[in-house]
Amino acid sequence: IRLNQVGFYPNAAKVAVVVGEGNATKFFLKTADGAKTLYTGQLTDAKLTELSKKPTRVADFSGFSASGSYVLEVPGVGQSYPFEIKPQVHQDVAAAAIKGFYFQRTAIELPQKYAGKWHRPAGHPDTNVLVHPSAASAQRPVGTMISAPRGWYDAGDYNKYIVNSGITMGTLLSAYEEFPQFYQNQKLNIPESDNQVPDLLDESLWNLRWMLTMQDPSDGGVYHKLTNPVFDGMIMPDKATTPRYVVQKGTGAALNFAAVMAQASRVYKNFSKDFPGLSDSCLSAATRAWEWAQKNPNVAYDQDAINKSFDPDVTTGAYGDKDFSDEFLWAAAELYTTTQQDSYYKAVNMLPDAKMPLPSWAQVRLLGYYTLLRHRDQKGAAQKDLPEIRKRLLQFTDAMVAGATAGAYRTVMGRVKEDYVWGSSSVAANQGVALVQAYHLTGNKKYLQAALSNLDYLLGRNAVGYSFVTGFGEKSTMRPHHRPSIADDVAEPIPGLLSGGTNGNADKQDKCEGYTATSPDEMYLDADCSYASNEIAINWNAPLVYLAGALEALQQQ
Ligand code: 9MR
Repeated sequence: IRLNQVGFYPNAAKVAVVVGEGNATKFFLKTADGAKTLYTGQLTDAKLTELSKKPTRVADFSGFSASGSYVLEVPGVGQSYPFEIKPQVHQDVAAAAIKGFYFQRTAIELPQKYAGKWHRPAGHPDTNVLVHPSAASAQRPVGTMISAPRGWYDAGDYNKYIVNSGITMGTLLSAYEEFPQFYQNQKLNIPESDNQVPDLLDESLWNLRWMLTMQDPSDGGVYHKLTNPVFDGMIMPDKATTPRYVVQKGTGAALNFAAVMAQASRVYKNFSKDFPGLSDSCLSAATRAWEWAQKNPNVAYDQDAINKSFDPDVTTGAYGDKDFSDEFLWAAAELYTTTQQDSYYKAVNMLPDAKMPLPSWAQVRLLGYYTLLRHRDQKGAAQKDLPEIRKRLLQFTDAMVAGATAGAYRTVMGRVKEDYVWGSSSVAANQGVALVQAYHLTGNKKYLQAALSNLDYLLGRNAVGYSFVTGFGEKSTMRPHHRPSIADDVAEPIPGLLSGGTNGNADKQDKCEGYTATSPDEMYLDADCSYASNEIAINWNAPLVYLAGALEALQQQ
């Protein structure tokens, strides 16, 4: 019985999916101890799942709304995992997803007071980072050391990548811009919780300050990443002490950086008493990176080519995007919105084609559109395009709503094999983010319901029956490819982290042993060797933060 193992809002849809053959026609909602039946419902007729062709029947108990702890029982099948019905049922998930970033902090000890049983010494101070030969310049020749502390570990590995920080920061800062009141009131028990700044922004600042150090002051270019030459073993951060490098400046890094800094300048301006000068520094960093990208519009990060010319070889994550049209668009949208200067908007073709590509680290067009739509009252050059962008976004999200209604699992996510990429959980979460935008534009609750269906997916209503958020749900990810979670001596993984999830090619990519499934919707292994289906990453956690936070903020409506 597959369902959101955390639970349901009293007034929202409540759906479980029963997998497999069976004769039962009824299901029973019972108290958590199984003693008392409170609601009886009719299972739907069996329907085959789109990809694995398994029979499924749906138990819809949306009509039941009393708060409490429950299980669902289907005769001949058994009982579901326990779950709750109550207001604010995803409040803890929404908070833990941000706290997950705290646990990814480099360069600082995580004491018990904030980290509980996952406390650990500081790792990777990054105060003595070498300039890799691929990044050397007259001002910073080979052998130069720079200081680039703070930031978050990207994922299960210990490196820091500007491109992936781009979409991550953009998503987190957008969550704040959309729901400032909600975040103002949220407390996460992080070292900065006592100041007047929302914890989401305090946490994001940890990475923002690192990003600022990645700009070469002599020309405004931005290093692609800060990394060891090779991935560390599965050891704790403080035990991983090999030399670190900043590697080649590139267009993708410069534009991701420019977009984030422009947005940050706008967002942190409201907190200039707490962070004097920060907003201005961000804007000047953004404009310098933008100018660098104008002069260097096509410097792709090509790790193989770099390794042919320079030593040492670097074999860590590449994030090697080659098409920068969407990065130009996003950076232009942020710079235009922050400075209100039409010249940024006009510098880029903002409607290159009618596509609405779902955001990922390599594709950030919609981040630009979201920002333009969020600031739709702003006068300026974007006004003429906004009706078209709005129309396209709604076409895109209407298709998602239709998909959710039609699918065996009644989620937007997961009816087509293309959804099951490396990091598919972020596909589900980013679909949810798009749907929340559609709700903002229209006030139509069908979009929120569809967004919630994807949070249900992430928390258990999916073809493998796992909650992909560590620490949430009785059957949730326990052995993520995440070095601290594996190397520490705590049985439970660090909480609030989103596993990349089901990946139709995982068996070929990580070659971890133990895959038995062959259908793309079932290719998931809760094992730490399965980095292609069970790693965690900041760019996956960020849309989870957004989706869970947005649904919490909007649940009363
Ligand atoms: O998220 C990335 C995914 O889209 C790629 O297919 C994959 C292989 O290149 O890399 C993923 O990103 C990883 C990065 O390269 C290094 N840190 C961990 C990231 C998540 O697995």
